[in-house]
Amino acid sequence: MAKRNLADYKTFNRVLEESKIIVALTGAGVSAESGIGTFRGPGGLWRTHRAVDLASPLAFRANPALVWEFYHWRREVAFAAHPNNGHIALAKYEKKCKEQGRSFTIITQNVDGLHRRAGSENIIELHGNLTKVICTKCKFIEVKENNPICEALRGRGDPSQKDADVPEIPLSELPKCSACGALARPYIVWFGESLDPDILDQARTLVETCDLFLVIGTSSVVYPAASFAPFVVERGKPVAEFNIDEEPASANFQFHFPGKCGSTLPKTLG
Ligand code: BJW
Ligand code: ZN
Repeated sequence: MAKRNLADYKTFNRVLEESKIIVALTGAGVSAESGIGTFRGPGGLWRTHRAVDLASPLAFRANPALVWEFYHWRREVAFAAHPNNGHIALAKYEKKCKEQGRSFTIITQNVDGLHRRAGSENIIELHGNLTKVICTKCKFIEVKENNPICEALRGRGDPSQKDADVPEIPLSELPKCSACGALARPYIVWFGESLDPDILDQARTLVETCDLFLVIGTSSVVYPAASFAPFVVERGKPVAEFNIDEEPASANFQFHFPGKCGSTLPKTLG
């Protein structure tokens, strides 16, 4: 591995300007400054549940109404949020690359849509999107941006309430597929589920061909996304991490920019 340059803005700037294919992998940390809680940080709890426990096919099978309440709340938070300086710096840098005939793509694990709202265009959404649903029966995927997504969810999802104090919504009143009328679920990749193979192929092609890889606001513990940066390191290409903390994978990366990415991204890409 190349020598670690940690927060060496000068060397990074030279590497950045020389790179023709740049890929940024983003995670929940990039949206933290927009008020969207991360998964493994203090914001990773909803009522008494860990967010990662509700983001599972098992949880949905056991209690679809509870999981829908959680996602209804997540949708409301995301719809009300605004892109922050980190999202905006990435979108501006993509525009600059386009003008210079270079390629800049975001591979995001986030489902909040904030990169697109900031103006980024080349985005690969690995784990789905909160605006979409997929039918549990016929697998029809559709965009549902109305809020609430169904009447029964109006006013629901308050994270400070206790499950026991909230009457359960009958199955027949939860969101339905527009094609066949069966129960619809959030179009989100949950633990143990496979990612869309075409989307994963697109991401892997970039990981195999990029000449600079940025790892932004992710704990780098969830696969397959967690395997991307180590693969780039193995190819001998530079990886730069932007994170408030050091994560287990950080030691393998050539650059590490500590601090909130709402500050470090404008400073490095601006
Ligand atoms: C800031 C900041 C600021 C804060 N500025 N930084 C190989 C080995 C072991 C296990 C597996 C494996 N392959 C697959 C698995 C199983 C599993 C997995 O990875 N498990 C691990 C946890 C061990 N993976 C899967 O199941 C995936 N499916 C799959 O691979 O299918 C095939 C298969 C299955 C089973 C076995 C083998 C193969 C699917 C993964 C789907 C993940 N889904 C979720 C929830 C849905 C999204 C939603 O509802 O919103 O996606 S989980 C959750 O974690 C979410 C996130 O996208 C994802 C990543 O989290 P992220 O973004 O990194 O957030 P945090 O909170 O962890 O970190 C935030 C970071 O930001 C921190 O570092 C902070 O310091 C930092 N930060 N503020 C800069 N201002
Ligand atoms: Zn259907």
